[in-house]
Amino acid sequence: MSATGIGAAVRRKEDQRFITGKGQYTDDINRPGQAYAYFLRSPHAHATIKKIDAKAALAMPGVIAVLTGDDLAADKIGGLICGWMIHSKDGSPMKAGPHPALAQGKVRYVGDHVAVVVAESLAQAKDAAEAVKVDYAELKAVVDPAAAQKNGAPQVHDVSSDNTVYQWHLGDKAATDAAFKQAKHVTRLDLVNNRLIPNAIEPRAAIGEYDPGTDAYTLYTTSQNPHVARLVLSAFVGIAPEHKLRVIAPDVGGGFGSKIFIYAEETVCTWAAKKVGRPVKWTAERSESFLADAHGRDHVTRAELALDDRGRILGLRVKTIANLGAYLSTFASSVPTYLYAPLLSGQYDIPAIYCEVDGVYTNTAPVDAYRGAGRPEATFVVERLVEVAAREMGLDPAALRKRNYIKKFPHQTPVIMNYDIGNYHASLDKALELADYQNFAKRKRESARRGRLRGIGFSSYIEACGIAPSQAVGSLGAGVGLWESAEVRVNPTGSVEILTGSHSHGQGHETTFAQLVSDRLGIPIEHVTVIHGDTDKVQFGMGTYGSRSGAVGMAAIAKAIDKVIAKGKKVAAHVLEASEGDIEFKDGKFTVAGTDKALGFGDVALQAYIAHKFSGQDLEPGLKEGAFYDPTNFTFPAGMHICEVEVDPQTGVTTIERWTAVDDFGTVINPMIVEGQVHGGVAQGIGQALLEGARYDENGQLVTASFMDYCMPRAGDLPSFTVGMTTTPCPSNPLGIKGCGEAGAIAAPAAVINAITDAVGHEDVAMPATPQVVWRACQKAAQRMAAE
Ligand code: MCN
Repeated sequence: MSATGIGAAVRRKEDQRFITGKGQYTDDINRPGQAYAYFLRSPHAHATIKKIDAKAALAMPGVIAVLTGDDLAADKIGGLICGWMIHSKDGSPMKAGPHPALAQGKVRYVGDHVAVVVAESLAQAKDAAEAVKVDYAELKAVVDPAAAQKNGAPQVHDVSSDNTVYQWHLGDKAATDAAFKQAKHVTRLDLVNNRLIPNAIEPRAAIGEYDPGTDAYTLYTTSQNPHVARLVLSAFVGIAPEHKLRVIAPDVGGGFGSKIFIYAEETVCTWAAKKVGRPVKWTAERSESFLADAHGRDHVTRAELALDDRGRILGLRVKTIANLGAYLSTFASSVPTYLYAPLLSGQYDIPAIYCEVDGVYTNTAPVDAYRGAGRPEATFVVERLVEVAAREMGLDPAALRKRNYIKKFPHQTPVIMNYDIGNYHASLDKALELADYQNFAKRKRESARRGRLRGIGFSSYIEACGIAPSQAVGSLGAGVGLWESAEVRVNPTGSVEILTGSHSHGQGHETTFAQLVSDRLGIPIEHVTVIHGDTDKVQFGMGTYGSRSGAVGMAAIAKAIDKVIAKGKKVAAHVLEASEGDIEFKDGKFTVAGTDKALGFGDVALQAYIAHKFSGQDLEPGLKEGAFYDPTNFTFPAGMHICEVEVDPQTGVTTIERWTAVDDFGTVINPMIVEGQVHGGVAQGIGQALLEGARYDENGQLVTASFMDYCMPRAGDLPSFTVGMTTTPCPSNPLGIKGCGEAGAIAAPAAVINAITDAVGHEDVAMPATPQVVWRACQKAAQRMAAE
């Protein structure tokens, strides 16, 4: 292994820029003559708009325009769409209501976009927004999805009388029912997967610009996938041909899924730029982010696990109601269905699984993908069930897991997924050792001496990432394929520019992608630059989400590098006057096999550009190659996370004492970056388990609309993590990589809640397990003991 190649813990190249304040985020960009947008948002969760009177606002200083849904309609700007069609079990298509970028006739959640004020300054736009008079007729709101499905509930969209968007199912109902009939033990749980609000450090922002000279638009935006944004936005805004819209996603300060979607604000800024003849800039305030960034999770689930008398799992039955919010966000329909149910097999050999999911509209912010997207929810269901089953049956939770782990690969689950490779026993054994499981009882006794309750919780997670093989998503009804593109441009001096369709917004691609190039071409990492996030520079790409950039994006780069090496061999053969078949490439050198005749990579690059040498040869000058890579399967990272907690039964305060993570990410490019990804993911998972939870009151007001009420994890809430690895290289991509970007967030919530419930001796601990929730569980456990 070279000091900067694959497997080296190289420090992130991009961090110098970021930590010295030299990054360039959307809000750092200012365009000549730019005006500022401020969105007037609905204060009501549900109301019809009788009239909007902008006269007074328009007369205020600096105001350029006040635009509403009527203006959008007049310009024939279509609504935002949800890109994945889901069919109900009766075969009917999902019921998708309209999603205009500015409300048309009705508002459906607090924060819904009513009008945009464009002014010379942001302060003027804000002041004028207060002067826009909106005459609302308030309607009753519904925020709870189960209540929304009941007769007489307020109707969010005309298209669905009971607010149900779809009633979807997966798996074999008859086989699962039969498994439950045979069962000697059934574990039943009612679970809530709490709604989360994504809180990337950089809020969303957009600048729309229109150049009448070229009739072309530019949008600077905080996007995880600028090319998809261009494709979709050009269609929404009616920009044709598509490339008349350039989308630039410069440095982006975190996304965690929330910046994948096409939002109203980007659409409006792009459209308004031409309308007002000025660049239009918008940057979200944190309070707007709370209200209107797509939220995550929000499931209510009844889950049942059937086991035989020896603890062999026979079947799994799950019914989930997923709150989709007031509109279908870009990928909303697929998250609680295809990103959730196919992972319900976990790491276990479960013969029969049946899952039903109702997707439901409510008067709340749209819900879409958030780090893990569907897979944390699935892991929570499976890992809570397995843990509770072990407790109910008096079995060791680690032993019960081992008994049921899948041992042979490839393994076809009953719910779509074909797991290619894994070694779950190895992760478990290593985790038990690192967590010093054998001395847990001793530590528990020691805690008890101090009046504290100690508990341990396991989470054997699996995820499907590397999203996604076109063949797989195509067959799941997405109607699109997902792959990645790369271009490797070799300059005459042998330095390399990588153009990638992946987008880095915290994941360190400028480093890991350069490591791959350095490793394969034998050039210093400093000679490699990674270019991404600009649709005028990179031809097309699918962006970053679903932990795909390593497995899919880097595989595309590797493919293009192979082409560069093949072309380099031709050039070297010509220059060295040897036959192409005799040229070998190793450690940055093209050598005539069995001789000392050799050319360095830089020499070959230079020769490739000295075109006259090739005149009359069947060889084009230059050294630049591109590739598209479509994986053959998802990657299936998996691992074991063990959480150890101490609970103070007097106050309900939980302290995480130890965290052990053993993950299998296949071949690891940069262990330091991968560990960082695990730390970040676990921190988010702990946040969900202990602290975070979006709450709406019965009128649809978000009562957790600021950091005062919505608690994010801070350093003091987190333990020092012990991270270990096992390795089974992924056979579905040439680099053997499995994604690592979501693992921690997927594994962590179940591990925490399993640990707390173990400590307090009661299963009724909902997320977020605040001191109040945990204290109540302690009381219930004490009452039960007193009664026994
Ligand atoms: N990597 C590696 N070896 C592996 C796998 C990955 O060295 N076996 C490296 C990759 O080269 C990359 C990083 O680890 O530098 C993450 O790779 P990957 O797992 O492929 O994930 P993506 O790059 O596709 O990033 C997406 C993933 C997701 S889905 C969310 S959500 C998330 C996450 O990344 N959002 C993040 N991590 C985040 N980290 C930050 N700082 N900010 C976010 O918004």
